[in-house]
Amino acid sequence: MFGCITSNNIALLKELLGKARKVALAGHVHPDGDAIGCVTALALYLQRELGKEVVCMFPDAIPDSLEFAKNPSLKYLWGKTEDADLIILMDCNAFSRTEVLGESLAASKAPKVLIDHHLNPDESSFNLVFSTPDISSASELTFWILKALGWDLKDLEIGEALLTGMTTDTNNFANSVFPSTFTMASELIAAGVDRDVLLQKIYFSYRENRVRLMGYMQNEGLTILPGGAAYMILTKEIQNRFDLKEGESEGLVNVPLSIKEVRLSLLLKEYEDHFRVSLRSKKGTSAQQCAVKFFNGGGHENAAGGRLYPATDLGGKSLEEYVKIALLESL
Ligand SMILES: [Mn+2]
Repeated sequence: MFGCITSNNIALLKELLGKARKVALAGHVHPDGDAIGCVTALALYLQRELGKEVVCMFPDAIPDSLEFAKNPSLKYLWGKTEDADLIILMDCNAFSRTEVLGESLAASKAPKVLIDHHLNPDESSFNLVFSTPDISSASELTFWILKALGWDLKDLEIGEALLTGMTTDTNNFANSVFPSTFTMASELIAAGVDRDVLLQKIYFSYRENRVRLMGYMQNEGLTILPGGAAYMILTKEIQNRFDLKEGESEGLVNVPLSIKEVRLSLLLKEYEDHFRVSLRSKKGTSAQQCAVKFFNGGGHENAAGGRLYPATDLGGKSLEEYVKIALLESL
C-alpha cells in the first residue's frame, strides 16, 4: 500500500516484536490526538493480541480535552521513561521531539522503530523506519501496518483510537486527506467504530470559556495583513482572563483561513519564556518553510509549528514587527 510498508519491513517488525517481552511506545511533546491515538492503538494491539508488556510514554501530559483518548487498560507515563526491549517512536521524526525523554530513549540499547508521517525522519537513529508524508496521520500509517501484521479490526477500542488520531490530524477530513484515508475510515466504520460518538467526544465536549475565547480572538485579537496573511497573539493575560487550559485553543489557528484572501495564518501562544507558534496555510503557500525559517520549527507543508524566544530571536525588532516580516516573506 505505502512504499514504506514492504514485506521486508513487516517481516523485520515481526522479528523485533517476536524477540521483545516489553515494548515502550513514545510520542511527541504536547501530545495531540494523533500522537495519543496511534500510541494507544498500537499498545492495545501489542498487549491484547501479541501478549506483550507495554508502556506508553509522553514528555508531558495530554490536555483534559483528550483524556477520553487514553485507554484504561494501558499504562501511561508522563515525563519519564522505563526500560524496555523494544522502543517504538510514533508521530514524530526524531527522539529530540520527545524533549525530556529524548536522551534516555536515544541512548537505550533496545532496538528502535519509527512510525511517522513528518518530513525528514532521523533514519540513522532507528533499526526500522516506517515513514511517509503522503498519508493523513501516524494513526493512519499505524492502521495500515496493523493490517499488514494481520489485525482483524475486531477490537473496536483499537479502531476508535486510530480513527481519533486520523480525525484530529485531518481536522475532521479538512486537510491531508488521501484516498487511503477514506478507505481506512470506511473499513473502521464498517467494522463497528461509532464515528458519531467519537465526533461528540472530540468536537462537542469543550467548556463554555473556549467558545467565548474563540469569539474574542476573532473579534479583537485578529490582525490581517495585506497580501494574504493573518495572525493572532494569545497572551498570558488573555489566557488567564478566559481561564484557558492546555488544548483549549486547539483549532483557533485554522479560523482565519476561512477568509478568502488569507493564505497563511499564524497563532502565537505565550508561555513563560517563549511563544508556541502554530502555522496553517492553503495549498501553494508553505507553512512549513515559514516555521523552519522564522520560528525554530517544522512540520507539514500546510500545518507546521515552532517556538519563538523573544529574548534572543527578534533581532531588535518588536514582536509584531518580527511576525509581520516573517509572514510577508513567506507568502
Ligand atoms: Mn500526526
